[in-house]
Amino acid sequence: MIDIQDLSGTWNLRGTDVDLPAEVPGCVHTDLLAAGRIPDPFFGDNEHAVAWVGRQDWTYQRDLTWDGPAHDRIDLVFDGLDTVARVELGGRVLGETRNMHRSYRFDVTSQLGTAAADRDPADATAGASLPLSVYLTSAYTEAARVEALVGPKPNCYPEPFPFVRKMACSFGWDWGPTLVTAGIWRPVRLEGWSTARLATVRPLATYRDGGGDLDLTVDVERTRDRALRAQVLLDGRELTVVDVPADQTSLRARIPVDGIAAWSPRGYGPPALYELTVVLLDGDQELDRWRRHTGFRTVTIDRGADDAGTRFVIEVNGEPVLAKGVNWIPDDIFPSRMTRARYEKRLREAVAAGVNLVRVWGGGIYEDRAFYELCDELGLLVWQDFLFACACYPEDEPIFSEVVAEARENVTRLSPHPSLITWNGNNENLWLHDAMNWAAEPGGGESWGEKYYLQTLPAIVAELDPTRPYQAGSPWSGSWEHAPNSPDHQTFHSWEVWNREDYGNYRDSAPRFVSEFGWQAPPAWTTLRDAVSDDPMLPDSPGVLHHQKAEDGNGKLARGLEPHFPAPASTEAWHYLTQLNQVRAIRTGVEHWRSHWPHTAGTILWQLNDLWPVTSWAAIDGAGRYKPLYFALRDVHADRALTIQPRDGRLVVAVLNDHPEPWTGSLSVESRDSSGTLLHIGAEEVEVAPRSVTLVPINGGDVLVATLDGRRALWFAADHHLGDPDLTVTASSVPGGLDVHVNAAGLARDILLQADRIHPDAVTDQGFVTLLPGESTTLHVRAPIDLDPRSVKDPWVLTDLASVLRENRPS
Ligand code: BMA
Repeated sequence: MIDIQDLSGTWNLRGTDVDLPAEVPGCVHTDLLAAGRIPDPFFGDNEHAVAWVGRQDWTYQRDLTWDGPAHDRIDLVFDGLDTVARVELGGRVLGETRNMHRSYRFDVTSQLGTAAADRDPADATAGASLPLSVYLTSAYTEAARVEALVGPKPNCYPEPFPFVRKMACSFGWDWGPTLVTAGIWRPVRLEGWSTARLATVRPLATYRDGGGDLDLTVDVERTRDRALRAQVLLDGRELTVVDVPADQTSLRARIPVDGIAAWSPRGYGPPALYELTVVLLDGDQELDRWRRHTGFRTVTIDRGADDAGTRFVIEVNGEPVLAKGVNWIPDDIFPSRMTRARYEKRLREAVAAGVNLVRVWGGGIYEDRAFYELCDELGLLVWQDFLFACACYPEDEPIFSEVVAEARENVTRLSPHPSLITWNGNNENLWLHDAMNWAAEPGGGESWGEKYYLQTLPAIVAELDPTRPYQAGSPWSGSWEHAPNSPDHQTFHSWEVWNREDYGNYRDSAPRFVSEFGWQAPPAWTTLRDAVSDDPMLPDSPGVLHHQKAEDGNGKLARGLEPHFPAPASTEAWHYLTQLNQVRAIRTGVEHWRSHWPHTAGTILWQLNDLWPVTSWAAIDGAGRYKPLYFALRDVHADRALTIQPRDGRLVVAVLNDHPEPWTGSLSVESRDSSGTLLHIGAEEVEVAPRSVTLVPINGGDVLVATLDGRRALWFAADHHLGDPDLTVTASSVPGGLDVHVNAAGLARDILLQADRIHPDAVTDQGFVTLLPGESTTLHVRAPIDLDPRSVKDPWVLTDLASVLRENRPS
């Protein structure tokens, strides 16, 4: 068996004028924070005050002794080093690294190999502890060295991330701070082993009717040329035993497996998982054991041509899947702080918002195993970018070999996860090279990354994992024949609308697959308030502006409001109206695109999460609080939903049935005047086939209400002239919260309860709610402590659009 000595825990961190205890796994910033040596980088503009951290060199140290039994080999294994490191043991250089996205294994047998039990107590040197030092050079220094070698490269951002294989967004992004980390960011351990170990296990599991196929490749590292065997078990049942002759270090087995269930994405059946075990045996002696859950499913992406262009339809087990996706950025700017519990919380929140696909965006990381295991369990599809974003990337050494090594390692590492359905070459690099004419800029004409996306990476995926489709980029039209961001061909990023237009323009096109689109809003009030010291806090006061990283972000927010609302006269009104506009924009986009299924085969919202308090496109803010958008996602992603859409010069009710059963019933359509008074009601029977959309033409009106089977859609011809909604609000205490009952005598649009204004940890269960005259709703507010019902009367805790507009006078 392999003996493992975990090296997590307290190390020592040194830098100029710094000598501190350090936590491993971790990073310099979190150690300095814990020691009180830097201020909270998320507060105010402290980001600037801590910028020096990323520009320094650092050393992590501890003493090392092998405490385990005697072995042929003792290896020092780092699951991740961030990033430019020289590792020394007892003054001997074990190796140098320059890639955050790889793991490293160093043979330290000659130094640590004497087993504790075998040590001669008289020999003071045997088994003595040796100092282990990890010298980390600033990523800026390395990037400058590489840039000097390969020349400049065009980039959307001012920082040098294309020159070092490190999480790009730690250099700042249009939603993130520049906090350039260094550290031992993933677990580190000593492994003692003898004869042989399982170096890599690469299972490719696919599904066919009634059964599966397991294509298993195992690489073995040896110290002795002995004939070995590999036993393969599924849920404890032996599938096969494969001989590994003495002169071989690799084996491959293709194993048909009968009587298993398919792994299915959410909404298509259970995500069946099986425990796959590989045991490496020397005679009857177990040398090593590898164990993971895997699932059997077959994935294709239909990228065939049709009259409209080129499709992009994800198919799992032969069934087309409407992608209801979100883009995922690293959930913490210090990713070593992530835990399984945090991943689980966030991914369950995605599920609760009706999401079935998560795209791991290319400016972040290949996530931790826990992330993919949770997606496997939750039936979430994962679209994984290779880590390239928004820049030209050098194809020269020393970057090229790092990219190859990193891609091979991660394609292998993630191969067991059925949730992972596609590898994508990059984020926006092919598009931007074309659209920004980067070829004309220094360093953009050649060696700019195209070779990775069109040759290197697809070849690696084809070799190591032909079961998963590869795409060259997002967006990408399939070839240079069409513009990379063509709405008619494969994937499309819809950014013109947010950047320059009114959100109604989402309706102007029906792209084949929208893999990014988004609309900004500030975070929850408390999140913003806690992040700044501005007094007064204004949309453009310095702290608030520091927490808005997008180019002209506040200008775009303001221009986005103009067609719909008067200019906000207070920060509170700005906050309410911009959050409302975000919801309306995203609803407009998703409902329109869903109504075009399967022509438009999915959407991936930019973005689910944030990694610090910031005005951004996210649905869940950097403190983990829900923006109203979060709740709207649940509605627009519902398997069965209605939406009223303008189509070909008139209105239709689009009946959206993303469900395996037909949806039948009586669709009622009410026409009401602008005060909400009922004028006319009509009904017709509808039958909507499984996984399809039916469009029912209707007549126009000031206010339209379509209802089917408890689902409804509302349509308002205008926002203005809202009368008094005449709300009656009754809050009652319940253990750990309040139930807030709201009754509307008149038409009440966009009632919003901001739970964080009652208590920073309080949450509600609804976003914006619109009530017709006479209707009621109950909002459930939950908090870690009991709440005072009178708090709902506090300013801005519970409000609605008419009240906001009425009070929207300069204060
Ligand atoms: C796209 C993304 C991100 C960016 C977002 C918002 O460019 O891929 O790089 O944060 O839009 O601008």
